[in-house]
Amino acid sequence: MHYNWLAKLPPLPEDFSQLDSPHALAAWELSQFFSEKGYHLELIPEMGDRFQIHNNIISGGETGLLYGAYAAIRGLLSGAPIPEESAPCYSLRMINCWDNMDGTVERGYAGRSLFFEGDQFAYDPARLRHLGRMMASVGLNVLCINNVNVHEPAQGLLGELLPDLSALADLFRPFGVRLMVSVDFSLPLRADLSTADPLDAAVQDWWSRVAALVYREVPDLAGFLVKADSEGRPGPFTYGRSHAEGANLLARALKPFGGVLVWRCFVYNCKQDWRDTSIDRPKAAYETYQPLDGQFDDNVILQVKNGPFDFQVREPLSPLLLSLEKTPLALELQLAQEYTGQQIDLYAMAPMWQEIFEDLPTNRIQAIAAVSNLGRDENYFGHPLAAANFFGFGLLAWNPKADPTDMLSQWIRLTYDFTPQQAETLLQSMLRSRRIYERYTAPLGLGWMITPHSHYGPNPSGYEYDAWGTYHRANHLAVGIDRTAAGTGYLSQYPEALQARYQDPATCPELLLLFFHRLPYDYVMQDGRTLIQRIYDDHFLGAQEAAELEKALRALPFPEPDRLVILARAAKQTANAANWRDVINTFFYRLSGIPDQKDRKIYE
Ligand code: GCW
Repeated sequence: MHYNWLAKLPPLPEDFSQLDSPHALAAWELSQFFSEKGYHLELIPEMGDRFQIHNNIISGGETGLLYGAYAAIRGLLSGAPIPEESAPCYSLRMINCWDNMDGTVERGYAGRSLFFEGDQFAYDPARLRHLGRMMASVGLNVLCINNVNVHEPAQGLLGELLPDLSALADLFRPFGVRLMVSVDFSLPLRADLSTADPLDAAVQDWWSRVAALVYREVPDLAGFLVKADSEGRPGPFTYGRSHAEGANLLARALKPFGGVLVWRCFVYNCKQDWRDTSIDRPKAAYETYQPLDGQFDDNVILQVKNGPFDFQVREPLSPLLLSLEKTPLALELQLAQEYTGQQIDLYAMAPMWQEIFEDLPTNRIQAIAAVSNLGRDENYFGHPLAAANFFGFGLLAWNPKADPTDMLSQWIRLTYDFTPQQAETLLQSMLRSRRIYERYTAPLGLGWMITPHSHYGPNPSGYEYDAWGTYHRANHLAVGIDRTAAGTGYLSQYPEALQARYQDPATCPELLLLFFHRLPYDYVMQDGRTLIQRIYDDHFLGAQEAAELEKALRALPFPEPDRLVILARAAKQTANAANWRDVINTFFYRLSGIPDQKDRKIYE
């Protein structure tokens, strides 16, 4: 038994032959709950994902009926209001799995792949149906099953593995979930073409033929996802072509079948010389893609990570998301807690998403994606409470203005039978968790003081003399990078209002201070503390709060097996936080020579 927000629903039937459409599934789900005073379903195909609920009639498109059914059930079980009508903000609400066919998951913290093992498809259909149900219950509708770093034999997904892909698509179809695959830009070379040049006629023809084959097997494939010219992946730069030329090549092959081409914008120089201060990694995506605005075909979607670096605890919004006018955009979030505690440390993401959408008008993007935090662990998420991030992401993708408190309390009520007071304790713990993690890790927007490669635990200079463009440049006097016009000029990529907000250290939000500015340790913060004192204080406080969090979790009556897992992870988090505190404080004390005003223990 594993608890998540579907814990109070009856198990899905083993024989799924009757539940062959979202409409049929919606009827079955409702019949489990509302046998007496049932809902009637009224299929109105053109309503698509939308639904209305009036006088016990749910009307909607094929998938709208399913979303309406789950909204009614969630309302019944959690007390959340059941909407009279509802439509998703984005039509593509995607989960991107970074699963490899050998069974490993890149940046996966919940066990091995749910889809693959031993270089083949290998899955438990019941487990995947439960995944489909989890997705549908919160309105998610696209699942990209393989890593954007495409490793053999995943290249075969568009070839010899198509029958397996087709079987998997069949499995997810009743849940309204369409598959997507990550594709290697150099795939034509594998088929013995001499080039993958996007302007080469033979290459274009080859991709068109491949798309036709793929769509014959999986007619509703959502499309392809591509990581190109990024961290060693092949791409159009090899042929001196732009990313518009590269993306359009694939988009044109997909076009006749209604597929979209999702092209990631995670492009930067990962072979930088740390001595070279003329390059500033956060500038890279904007510099690559902004000049191409208007050159992409209409079924290309550019997928942009929320921040200009890479899913750090705190980053400003990527300026690329605010600057493209003519190109559809997808926001990419990361549910996998790569830099944020690896599903050991508690880290509820909803408050962070709320901040993102404070700066990002919802209509600037056309789609939303999140890197999966799923795996083969019994509870799918490693940490039972990490399920709330997957659940919340679905609600966010449906309505980016969804309130973090509402999302999390709905999740808690669906998952555990707690008293209102216990539920409140858990809610507050979750709501605080991100700021707590932020306090004990790299200070004030700096990021990257994490152990290289594994990305868990502190190592303040682990990425400092490396090639990844991730520098804090701390010395005995100052820390941070000046990204204003006087420095790297990154700030000029923003609209004026944001430039004004970040420009001056005196008014820049303090949690981003060292992202935008280089400041001396005796710089005086808004509340009168010095920068160095603020760093010490945050780290002492963060570690103390992590210990308090553990205490609060210990007092809650989580059912087994959740309790065991949650408490074991909370203990690890407390130790991790203490380690971060000591390493970061010692690092800055040794550099600055400035003692803690409160005379707490900092190591020499
Ligand atoms: O942060 C980096 C991760 C890589 C990942 C990459 C990306 C899939 O460390 O593991 O590769 O981001 O987003 O492409």
